[in-house]
Amino acid sequence: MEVNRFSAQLTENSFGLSKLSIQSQLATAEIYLQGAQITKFQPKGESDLLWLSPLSHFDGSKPIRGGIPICWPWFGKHTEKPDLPQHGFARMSEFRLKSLYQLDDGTVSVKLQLSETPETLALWPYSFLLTVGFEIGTTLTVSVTTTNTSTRPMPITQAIHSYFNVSNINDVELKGLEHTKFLDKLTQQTQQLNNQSVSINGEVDRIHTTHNARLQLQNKERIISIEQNNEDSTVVWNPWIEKSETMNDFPDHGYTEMLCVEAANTEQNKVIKLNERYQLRQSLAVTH
Ligand code: TA6
Repeated sequence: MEVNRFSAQLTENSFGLSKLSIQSQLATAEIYLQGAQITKFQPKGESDLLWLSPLSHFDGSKPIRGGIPICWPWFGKHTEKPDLPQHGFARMSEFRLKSLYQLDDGTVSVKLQLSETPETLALWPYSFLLTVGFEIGTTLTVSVTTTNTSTRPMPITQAIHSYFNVSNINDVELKGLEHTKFLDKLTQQTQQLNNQSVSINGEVDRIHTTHNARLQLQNKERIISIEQNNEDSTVVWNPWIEKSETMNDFPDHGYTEMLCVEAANTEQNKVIKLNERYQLRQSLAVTH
C-alpha cells in the first residue's frame, strides 16, 4: 500500500477559527489552531477515537468541548488566582503552524507553537515556548513540550485532556490503573484502587498517581491502547448526568458516549528550569 501521500487543508470557519484537516492513507484528523486542539482522529477502517460534543462552541468564545484540549500552564483552577481561566490559557490561544510533513512510514507530523504575548504575560509572568506535536498514523501521538525561555524557574501543571469515544459508558473497562493511589475530587479523599479495572457507573473525577502508564480502554469489542510518558498523574473523568445538564456545550446524555483519560502533571512541584525542555506525551491506537 502506497502510504506516502497525504493532503492537508487549512480552512477558516465563519467565526474565524482555523482548522487543519489531514487526510492520509493511514488516518484522518482535524486540528484547530485555537488551543492546538485535535478534534478528530480516525484511523483508516476505524470510527473516530475522539469524542466531540455536538454542542461545542466554534466561535472562539469558549474552549472547544471534546477532542483533546491542552491544559497549560495550569491544570484545573489556578491555585492562587481561582478567577483565572480553568485549565490555563493555552486552549483559548491561537497557535501558529510550525511544521507539517510526512514520515517515511506514512505518519503525518504536525507541530504547532505558542509563545508569550502581552495577554499571557498579564495572566502568567513567564516567557515560554509551547510546542504541541501530533504524529498522525495508525497511532496518534500527542506531545506537549514546554521550553522555559524566561529568566527564572517556571512552575507548571498541565494535561493532555483526551475525550475518548465509547459506544456505551455502561460497557467500558479501563485497565492499567490497578493498585494506584488516587485522589477522588468528588470527596477530596485519597484512596487506593484494588486489583480491579475501572468501570464507570456514576460521576467520576479522579487523579491517579502514575508514571509512564500503559492503559487499555476496553469498550465492547474495541480496545484502545493508551501509552503515556512523563506524566505524574492520569485523570479519569465522566460528568454523568447531573454535571452534563449543567454544561451548555455538553448534551445531557453526552456522558453515555465519552470518557476522559488524561495524561497530566498535576503535582504542584513540576518546575521547568531555565532553558529546560519538558515533554509530556500520550499515544493512542486501536489494538482490538
Ligand atoms: O479533567 C477533569 C476536569 O478537571 C473536571 O473536573 C472537569 O472540570 C473537566 O476537567 C472539564 O473542565 P472544563 O473546564 O473543560 O469544563
